[in-house]
Amino acid sequence: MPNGWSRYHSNEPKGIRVYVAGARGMVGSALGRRLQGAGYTLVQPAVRVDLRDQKATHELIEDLKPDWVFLAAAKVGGIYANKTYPAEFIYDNLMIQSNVIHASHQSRVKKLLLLGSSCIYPKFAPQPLREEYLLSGELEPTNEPYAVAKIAAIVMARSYNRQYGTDFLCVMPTNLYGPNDNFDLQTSHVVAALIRKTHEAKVSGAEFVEVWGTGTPLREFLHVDDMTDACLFLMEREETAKLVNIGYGSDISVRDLALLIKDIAGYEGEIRFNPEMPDGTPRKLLDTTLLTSLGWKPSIPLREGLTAVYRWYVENADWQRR
Ligand code: GFB
Repeated sequence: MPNGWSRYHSNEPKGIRVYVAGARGMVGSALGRRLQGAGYTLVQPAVRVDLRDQKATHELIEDLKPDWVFLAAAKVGGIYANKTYPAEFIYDNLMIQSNVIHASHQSRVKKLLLLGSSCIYPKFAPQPLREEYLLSGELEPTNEPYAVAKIAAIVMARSYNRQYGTDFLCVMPTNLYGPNDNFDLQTSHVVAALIRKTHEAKVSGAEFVEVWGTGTPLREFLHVDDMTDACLFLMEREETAKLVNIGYGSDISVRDLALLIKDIAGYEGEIRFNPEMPDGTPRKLLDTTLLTSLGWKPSIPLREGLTAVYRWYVENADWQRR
């Protein structure tokens, strides 16, 4: 697996207790690996706690006594999942984030990092998307409930910082991919879906792979190990901005992504588009001037990252499909 682990962090024990909310997901599990590799002490519950439950969340955080919290727990999914389960996307996320943020404040957590998403920015905002475009226009309808929940989390973190003097940081990652992603064809994001579809088409000798929409939308993709590297880089700084974009720096059309995955997989069939399925937002490239000016840049080229995740999927495909 490609990574740039030792670039910024030593693995000396730090004596800092860290709770990763959502440690089982793609982002949470990558954060756990990274934090442990860098010498942090992970404190996680022995049994799964429903973070939508206020009392349970407060008891958990009081009990774990973390110094830092990474809020990676969320109801997430691709364009179809967002469109199909809008109530769950807003309810689950509002509950999880409110409980974790408030409990962290009450338990005097020293630092909290909250993960947002590039879909918080207005659908037709100028590109690349700068942090100050937040709340400057209408959202993309396919993910409005999710985006509104994430915007509420940012405003909540800012309000706590202002009123209570907390140190809550919000990062806005671009579209992510990596090991432990969700490969379910209905609810996944595009990279996981196309890796699975292409691999299955290759194995079964299918004539074509179906790609949703027109193939023209542009998306920016960042490997989750780069994202966790940026998160830790920001958390370890004494002084930092409270809202920071984390991106790869360039984007690619869905069509070219499908062709790239086809090439990586060695699949010889066709790519066919299904314009009945939604395209979503036409483009959402993040402006990463702020993060790069602080001294961080990604280290995993797209082709290299996709190749590693394709291999990971092939090795783990059996249990992924169960
Ligand atoms: O990754 P994705 O589901 O999310 O879709 P969004 C990106 C683009 O890939 C869309 C196209 O234009 C899809 O139509 N696409 C093509 C596919 N084939 C497929 C496929 O088989 N599966 C999927 N899922 N897409 C989500 C938001 O937006 O991105 C969330 O809904 C969040 O709120 C997340 O922000 C990062 O980039 O469109």
